[in-house]
Amino acid sequence: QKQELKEPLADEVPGTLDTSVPDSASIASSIKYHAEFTPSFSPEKFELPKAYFATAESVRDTLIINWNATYHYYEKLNVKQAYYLSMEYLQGRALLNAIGNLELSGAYAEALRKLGHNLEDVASQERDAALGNGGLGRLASCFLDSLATLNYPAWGYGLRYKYGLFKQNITKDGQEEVAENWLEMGNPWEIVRNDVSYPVKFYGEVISGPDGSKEWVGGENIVALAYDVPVPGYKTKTTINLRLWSTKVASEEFDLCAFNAGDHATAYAALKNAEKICYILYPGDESIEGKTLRLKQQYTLCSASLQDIITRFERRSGDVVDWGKLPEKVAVQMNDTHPTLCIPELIRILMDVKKLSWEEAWNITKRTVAYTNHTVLPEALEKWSLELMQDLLPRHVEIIKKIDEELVQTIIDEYGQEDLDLLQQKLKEMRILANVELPGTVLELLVKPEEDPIEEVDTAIEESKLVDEVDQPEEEDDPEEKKVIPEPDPELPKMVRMANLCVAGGFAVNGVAEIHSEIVKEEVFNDFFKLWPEKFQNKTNGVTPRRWIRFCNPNLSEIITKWTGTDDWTINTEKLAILRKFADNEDLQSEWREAKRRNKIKVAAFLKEKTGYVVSPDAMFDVQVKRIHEYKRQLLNILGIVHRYKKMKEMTPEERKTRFVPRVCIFGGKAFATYVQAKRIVKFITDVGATVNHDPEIGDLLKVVFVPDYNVSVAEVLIPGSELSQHISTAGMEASGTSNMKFAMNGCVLIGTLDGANVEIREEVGEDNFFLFGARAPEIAGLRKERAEGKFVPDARFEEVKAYVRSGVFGPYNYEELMGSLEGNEGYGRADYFLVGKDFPSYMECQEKVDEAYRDQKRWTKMSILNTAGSYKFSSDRTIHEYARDIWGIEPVVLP
Ligand code: HBZ
Repeated sequence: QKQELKEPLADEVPGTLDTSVPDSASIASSIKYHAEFTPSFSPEKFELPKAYFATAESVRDTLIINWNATYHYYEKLNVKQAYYLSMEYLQGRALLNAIGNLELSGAYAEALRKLGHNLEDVASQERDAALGNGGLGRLASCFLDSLATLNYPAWGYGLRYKYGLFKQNITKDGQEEVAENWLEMGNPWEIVRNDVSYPVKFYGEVISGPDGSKEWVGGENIVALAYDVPVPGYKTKTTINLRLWSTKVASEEFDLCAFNAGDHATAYAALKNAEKICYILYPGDESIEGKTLRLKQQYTLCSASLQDIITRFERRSGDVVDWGKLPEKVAVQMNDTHPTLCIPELIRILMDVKKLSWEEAWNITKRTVAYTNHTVLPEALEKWSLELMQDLLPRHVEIIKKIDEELVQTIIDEYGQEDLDLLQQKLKEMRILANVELPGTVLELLVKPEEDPIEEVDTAIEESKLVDEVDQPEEEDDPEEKKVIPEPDPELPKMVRMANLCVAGGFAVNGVAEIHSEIVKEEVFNDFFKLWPEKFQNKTNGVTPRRWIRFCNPNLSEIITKWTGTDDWTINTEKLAILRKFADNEDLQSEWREAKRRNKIKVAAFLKEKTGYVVSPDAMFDVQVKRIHEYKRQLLNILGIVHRYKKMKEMTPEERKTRFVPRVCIFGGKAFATYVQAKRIVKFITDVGATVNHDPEIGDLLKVVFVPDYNVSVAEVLIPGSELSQHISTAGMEASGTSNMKFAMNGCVLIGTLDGANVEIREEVGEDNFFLFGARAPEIAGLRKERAEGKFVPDARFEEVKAYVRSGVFGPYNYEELMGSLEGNEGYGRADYFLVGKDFPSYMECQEKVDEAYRDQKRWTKMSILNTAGSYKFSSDRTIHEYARDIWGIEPVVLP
């Protein structure tokens, strides 16, 4: 790997202002220039890490030119801009994507060859930017790629975590987490903007002025500093911005006196306290714990981003700032509820800093901010302790209370006071503040009688007299009073429901696949849907076809270009549908199979390197990669494999060969560090692998491999080399899924339930080309009830499999917790809440159909082609066009 430089360094300085398309010679000299003059390594050698940094820096030159051009043009035209606020971005590697988008891959490869290196080796030096947990973060990154490609004026805002998602090691005990210090060697893609920083405050108190104005003072003050990551579009000069905030101490907070007195710990405390906000990505996935640090992170993102957006709006407005025009120039999209504090923060800035009235500020906010929901799991709907929030963000709590009060009023207007039980129930379910007394103004209104008060009192006295004579009722027995004024339960905490705040404060609310958006409207937010039907929308997710076909699968891309007759399918994905008419063509079929085989060989080499297991590329590659979660049902998959293995063991060698298609079952994904059951599943899969893979009777007929540290780069290797891909969540629980789209694009056939985007994928690729099984979403509640009542009779095969696992075939680990969770009738987390047992028989039968289809390679190849051909809807370009048109109201702006 060590290479001496073939040519002397820095024989010329690159013309950074030359905007013509660079050729390989100028690229080579630019790389050499950076190797010498943007040094981050010692000068003697030009080894791979240094070659990577110099190459990235040379690409960055071009990106900066385009970034500046884009920025100035938007500034000049003062166009409406969308801002995507997300606590997570899963960018992965940037080098090949950037030069691919700039159409400079060939020139860079040649330049590096001249310098004694190979582009792929250089690119593999890059650390993944893993500032996200899973689908939600990767979606944000795909959106940025599409926004830039389609020339939409938009920016992303996020946090620059020092440690991204943990690195996963697989040991004999299962998953082990290791901190991921991705910035260790520096990050060539970011540009620190030392002149762009904002103060962010926590704690302190609110003081009221004589005119009713409010000021939030004191507390802890830190500074958010901007780091910009240029995001280039494909075949366009447009380069948008991902602005990531890093936190540091405000200089006045550093206690120099303490330092000088030798009390270094006190002096550094403020420094650490500020910096730690951006130390680590919150490792949440569908579960959330109320931690002050996480709330500080969320507020930092919201506060710094909004101050930045507002500063830009004011600057672009010129001399007269018309705040009413903010919604005409700015759309803020909240990626799930994590940036909900945008709502009270925008109001706070408009009222306390810009001196607008409550009505003005609230109206502007309601027209500026929109919300995307990514989950229907009740435990994942974010709630914060009011007490904690009150402490950390006292002014925001005042504002939230005011919004809650308006909402309460709206609910009363909607439901009236005739049916007080109903009203009370709606207030309980819909309010932003849970278990909190009703606002005083509303209380007054609710207890105030409608009739003439004097008459009322008289009758009341009369009545009470009458009653008095018979039997004096106790005061709290007054049914009306009791019903309308539900007292908070002192045993329960007072909470802020972020999703309810988003729905009340957002002008649009969207789900991420058709079925999910229906569940959002009909179940999760049904009351709000009835109140404001016009807010609710669907925006089916998508993925960028550049990263997820063109760059990760060059073998397939070439074939697609050849058979569609154009390479323009990378932008106009509907051209992929042209492949449909050649699905039976033998030439296409054999080229298609050949490409898949080459990709499988790459996967096999990768598996060997990462796990030591040797697998045959002649076997079917069957893959499930995603976060490990009970609802995603990796357990169903592995129990299916165990069943297969058990059957194989019971057969003669001939029998098992005729009955089963050889398979390599590949798993990958991370379990939330404290999610014990998910970690048991990882351990179980690796144990099954250790037994099966070393069983000489089984050989290549079955292999089970757990790929460690699944991330974007690993996905880029695995997806092109997969044949069957599993998306088998309990129906109604996966909001959308996005890897299902990537797999379909790469010619993998899906096995799945009618859940999330599977429903739409199946519609597009055709029923015959999708392996469907399992209960449907509307049946789930009934099935759970049936289970709880002990009426469910499990399939014999399911019982057999559990007994087999318990018999200790897969080692001494105690699987009781895991198997036990699939039994009993005790409620959530037990009693097979995710209905693995219920779906097991139909899953097994479906898997038999998969084997049968695979045996007929012509049929399988046709299915594979039709999956790619039918995947065009799932380009994030389509999704972004829909957001731009239906939510943000922005238009493409093409640079001159
Ligand atoms: O968002 C995922 C959904 O599970 C998936 O179905 C969907 O396709 C995808 C994009 O819309 N949700 C997540 O990835 N959620 C998180 O990662 C998450 C992170 C932090 C949290 C909660 C959830 O506090």
